[in-house]
Amino acid sequence: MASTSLDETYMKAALGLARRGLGTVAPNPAVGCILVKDGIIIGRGWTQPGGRPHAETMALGQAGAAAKGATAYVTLEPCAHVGKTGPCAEALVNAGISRCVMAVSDPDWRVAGKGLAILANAGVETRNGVCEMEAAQLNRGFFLRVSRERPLFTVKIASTLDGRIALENGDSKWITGSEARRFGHMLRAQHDGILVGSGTVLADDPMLDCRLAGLEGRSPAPIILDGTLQLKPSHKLAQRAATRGTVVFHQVRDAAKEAALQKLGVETVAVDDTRDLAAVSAILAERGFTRVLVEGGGQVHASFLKAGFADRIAHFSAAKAIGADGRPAIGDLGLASLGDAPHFNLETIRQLGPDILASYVKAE
Ligand code: AOF
Ligand code: ZN
Repeated sequence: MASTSLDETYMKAALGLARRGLGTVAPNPAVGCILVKDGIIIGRGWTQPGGRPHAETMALGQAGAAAKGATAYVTLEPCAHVGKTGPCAEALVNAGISRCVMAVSDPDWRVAGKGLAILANAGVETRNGVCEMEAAQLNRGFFLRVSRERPLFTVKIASTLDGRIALENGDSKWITGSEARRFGHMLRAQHDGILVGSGTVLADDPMLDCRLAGLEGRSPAPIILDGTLQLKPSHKLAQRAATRGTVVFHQVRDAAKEAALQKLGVETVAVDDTRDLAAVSAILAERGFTRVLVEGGGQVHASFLKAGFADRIAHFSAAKAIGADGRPAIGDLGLASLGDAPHFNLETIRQLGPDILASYVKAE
């Protein structure tokens, strides 16, 4: 039997593989799988774009007949349901795996304990809970979608050291440097959706894509909160909607405009109130979104903080000051007491060239 520390070492490697899938596998979780025999890794797999093949299918394919007698390290309980292929738990049994180490149980009702049971009933030695916290954190978006019917929201802010994101006249180009901007694009690649308010679209006509070399195909789907339906067919997010999967939430109805946008591939979603983030996020979850990056502006950030939907904050901070006449990264919260201030736990800090990235997680 492998020792605990070896189990953790291999599981961490499997988590590294799982991370590759973030932003490409929704509505599925990003899973990693490593097959080890006699101390040698004989198969590596991770969930493929679109969610299939599953990690185990890829790893078993690599190992072939050598999988007999191997130990499988899987970052999520192997599935127990029939999808495009049979259940992964059965595939592991059929391949002759003798031991299966898992990080965390799958909350999807089609799996939830059944995957582990298939393995155990077939005589495979099982161990669950290795690197559990890390694995649950990695797939927090999937877990939230399945258990709370909403995606994980990360608010991304690039501000001056006094928390401003633009001059009063709206000029917001180049607040942070190139390293921070590259990191921001990597964050985009790891998300399924990127959400902005219509103010940002009208002011900047942004692409909201990932322009990192080699990751150009990993741009998240743009989501626009556009109560009065101001998005025009000429905007870039409308023009590229067919390939990007742009979704627009609006409350004002305008049949001609909706039709013109739909013709370009924009998905128009009429809701009672685009400020009702609970309703918006439930619809996003229903559409398969698990991880959504919120990129402005200040009003939208404020509404996410106020509603308790800012699960994480990625704060890029530049060593510059704009002053109180600049536009704030977070709009009015209308707080009467400090005790009501949304608060977060600092997770990591890193220096990116002349800037700082501080990552925060909502304090529960
Ligand atoms: C695994 N390995 O790599 C993934 C799993 O739509 P389907 O048929 O692909 O099933 C999606 C469900 O499969 C998803 O909700 C989750 O329970 C599981 N995902 N399972 O064994 C994987 N991505
Ligand atoms: Zn599976």
